[in-house]
Order: sequence, then structure tokens, then C-alpha cells
Amino acid sequence: MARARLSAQGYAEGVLAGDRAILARAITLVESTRPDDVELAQDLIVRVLPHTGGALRVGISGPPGVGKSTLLDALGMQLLEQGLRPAVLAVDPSSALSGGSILGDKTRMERLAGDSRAFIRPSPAAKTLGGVARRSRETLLLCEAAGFDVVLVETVGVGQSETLVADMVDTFLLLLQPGGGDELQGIKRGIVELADVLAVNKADADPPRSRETAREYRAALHYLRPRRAEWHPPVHLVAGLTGEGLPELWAAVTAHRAALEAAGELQPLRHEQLRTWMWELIEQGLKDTFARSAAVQEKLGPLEQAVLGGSTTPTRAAADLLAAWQASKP
Ligand SMILES: Nc1nc2c(ncn2[C@@H]2O[C@H](COP(=O)(O)OP(=O)(O)OP(=O)(O)O)[C@@H](O)[C@H]2O)c(=O)[nH]1
Ligand SMILES: [Mg+2]
Repeated sequence: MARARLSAQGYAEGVLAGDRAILARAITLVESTRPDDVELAQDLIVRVLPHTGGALRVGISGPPGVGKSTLLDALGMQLLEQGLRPAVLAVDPSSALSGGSILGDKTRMERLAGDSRAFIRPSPAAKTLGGVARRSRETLLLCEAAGFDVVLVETVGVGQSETLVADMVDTFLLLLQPGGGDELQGIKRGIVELADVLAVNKADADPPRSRETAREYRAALHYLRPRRAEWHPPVHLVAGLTGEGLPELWAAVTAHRAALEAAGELQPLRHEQLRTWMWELIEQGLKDTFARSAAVQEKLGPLEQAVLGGSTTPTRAAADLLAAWQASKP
């Protein structure tokens, strides 16, 4: 990046003033892995933290090609009409493997991308899914500080990133293809259980089939344990392409948030997410220092071989390595 870095205060002021160019640069800073950038980014986040928490945080997932981006484009435009300002973030598990963001989201969100009141940010490139998650969480906070009322986090539903996204939002929305139960759609039961609101998309193409799919999911949901006593996930019929059913879908999303608040569960949910986030980082940090330790590196190969050769057990090898690590510390 050719442009000079700002101070943490400089970034914070720009973000809080809703300056989109500075917001974009602040997100780039948060995505950087350079140690001095990481320090500066944390300084920035701490400064804006008192101004976060105000947005409706919504996750949206579903199988590849189900129409997530198309629906977000239409929904985003509808929110703008209501005077709300949406930001759309993408979390792409494959970017952790390919090192780049592949979602051509701006092409599927043309209207929203062209509107200066909205904000769209593709998935950060990171080596691990945990890295993608950290950057996305901090980007969400920056968007809140910049005054966005709704933060929509899109992730492709292939069974890796949904839990991550569900762990950073208030309401998790699952889009389904018309026809075919979750076996066919490749959606794991655990993902259906994460959903607060479900919607069969592309209902314009084959309405009877879509209604049948919605019926099947409603029936299936009876056999799943609801995540919360006061909320039973509804199944809607929508079409992102025509806008059909979107007002009702949005009403369900806001009703879910309202139910959380009425039950006094919003704060506890967000607190739990912060705790989980912190412990994930601690676990990652411990693993990294463990793996880097000379004492561990010396014993790791032989012990792994011993486990594979059947002369010791994974339990004993792990205990030996942990003991060697403990003993090596000053
Ligand atoms: N008939 C119909 N087609 C739709 C609808 N929504 C999206 N599509 C089409 O479905 C295809 C995929 O749409 P996207 O919005 O890119 O889907 P996506 O879920 O974001 O896809 P990935 O991000 O690649 O997982 C496109 O060809 C859309 O035109 C809809 O409501 N009705
Ligand atoms: Mg998409």
C-alpha cells in the first residue's frame, strides 16, 4: 500500500465520522498480518469499541448458488428504502485454502455496490479459517462504528464456516434450494439447527415445488431441538431475483432479534460470543507456541513414529510432549 498509514486516532476519527475511504483502509489494516499493523489495528479497535454493538447482525448461509448474493442485493436495496444503512461482508472458507477471495460478490450485488449509502466488503484472504473469522469479526465492529445499522455476513454453506458466522451474529438465516431435502443440498443437520430463520429461495421458478420444500422443512424442524424456548424458526418462501417475500423475511429477522431482546438474551448471547472468540485465540496461541518450542520439536517426530508404530498410545505421547513443553519453560 503506497499511502501512508494514519495514527490509530486518525483511523478512529475517520471511521467514526463514517468516512468510507478511511473505513476501507481501516479494514485493510485489520486484515494485515504485519506485527506493527496488528498492534495499530488493536489500538484502533479499542478506540472504536464504545461505538460498536448498535447494528443488527445477520448471518446468511446456504449451498453454493442458492442465491445469497442476489438476495442480499435486493434486501439491501429494500433496507435503504427504509432509511437503514446496510453493510455486507463475505466469509469465504475457500479463501483460507486458495489465499484469495473468490466470491464475485460485487457482480451479484450491482445495485447495492453502486449505492454510496451501502458498503460491501469481500472475504479477507487468510491462511486459516480462524484468520478469516478474526478479520471478519473486527471488520463487523468497524462497520458498526462507522454507523451501519445492519451488518449482513454472507458465507457459502459448505459446512466449515457456518458455525463461525453463527458465532458472530444475532440472527442466522439459512437459504434453501427448492426441491431436495438437506441430504441433497449437502446441508448438514447441525447447520439447520443453527438457523433462526429459514427460507426456500427461487420460489419464482417453481412455486408448487418450493411450497412442498418449505412444508418438508417445517415438518423436519419439529424433530429438531429449538435453540431457544421462545423462538421457533419459521420457514419462508422468497425469491431474491423478483424481491418476492423479502419484506416478510426481513420482518422475521427483526422479530427474532426482538424476541432475543425481550427475553433478555441478546447481551448474554453477545457476551458468550466474545468469550468464545477470546478462547479460540488463546487455544490458537497456545498451539502455536507449543509447536514452535524446541523441546517439543525435538520429541515430536520420534513420538509420532512411536504412536504410528504401536509402541505407545496417543494419550501417553501427548502427555509426554506437554510435560516436555512445561519443563522447557523458564
Ligand atoms: N429463478 C431465480 N434465480 C435466482 C434467484 N436468485 C438467484 N438466482 C440465480 O442463481 C444463480 C446464483 O446466484 P447467486 O446470488 O450468485 O448465489 P450465491 O448463493 O450467492 O452463490 P455463491 O456465493 O457462489 O455460493 C444466479 O444465476 C442467479 O441469477 C431467484 O430468486 N430466482
Ligand atoms: Mg454469493
